[in-house]
Amino acid sequence: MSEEDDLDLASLSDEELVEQMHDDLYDGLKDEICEGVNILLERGWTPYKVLTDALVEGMRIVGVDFRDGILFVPEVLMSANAMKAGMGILRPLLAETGAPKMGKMVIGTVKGDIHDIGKNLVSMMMEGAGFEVIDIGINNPVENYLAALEEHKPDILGMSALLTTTMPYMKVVIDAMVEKGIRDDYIVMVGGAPLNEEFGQAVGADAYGRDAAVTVEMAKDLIARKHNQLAARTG
Ligand code: B1M
Repeated sequence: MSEEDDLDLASLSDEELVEQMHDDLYDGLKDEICEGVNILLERGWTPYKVLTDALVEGMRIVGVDFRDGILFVPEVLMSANAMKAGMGILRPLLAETGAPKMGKMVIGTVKGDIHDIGKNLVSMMMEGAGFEVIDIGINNPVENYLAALEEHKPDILGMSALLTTTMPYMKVVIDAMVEKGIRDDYIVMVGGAPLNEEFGQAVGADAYGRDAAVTVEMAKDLIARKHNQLAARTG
């Protein structure tokens, strides 16, 4: 039996456990991540704190070594799967706030891009804040976005991109909306690690969400503003 097998996660202090979870995420150990998530929840940690301190921070560390050529795609995929398993435990807890229905969002990762962890996190946090979220998945061509808008008539369209090569595609989608005369019917929000505020403005989005928490706050503000504008017009 290896040293790893012997380790009793429940015997670790909070700080040691979180550090161990960063290592386990790095090593793609799904079962250990799920166990760690459950232990922290049992100790009274909020789902949001488990998500940010244990999982998101762990994935940040993975990202650094991926960038530096220390980790490769297969290893990072295992980390991503372990992260998703942990997020699976947190998802219902984050969605369970009983918040009043705020509005509807369609969200998807753009064409050519298969990264979905950040998008999934945004979906989870939006659901937790009372939004109905329709997630159209990864690698979406413009037609998928337009079809989802037509079908679901959301308040917000969210787009995610993690690659510098795929982020310009957001403009393709927004330009298609302009061409069809439907751009102003929706709030368009964009996000993903390589984006920034200026990029969001340059492609014609209404807002850039730096992270999931900021996206939720911005979405609430933008929805409130939209409702006020409608009320002013009709009242
Ligand atoms: Co990829 N990858 N990857 N990868 N990957 C990055 C993005 C990279 C920065 C790694 C690096 O070099 N340091 C780099 C991009 C470099 C660049 O473009 N300049 C990169 C590369 C190069 C690649 C490949 C090309 C590698 C290859 O094949 N040689 C390839 C491309 C595949 C493709 O998409 N066509 C690839 C593949 C993969 C995996 C499949 C192995 C895996 C993805 C698994 C999955 O998602 N299911 C993967 C991963 C995991 C990463 C890193 C390590 C982690 C991304 C992540 O999940 N972060 C990433 C390094 C990094 O970002 N530091 C990297 C955690 C997540 C919570 O954060 O996604 O930023 P993030 O989401 C945040 C915010 O950005 C924001 O809120 C989220 C939550 O707070 N947000 C939104 C995101 N989307 C939003 C949408 C919104 C609002 C906010 O809408 C309104």
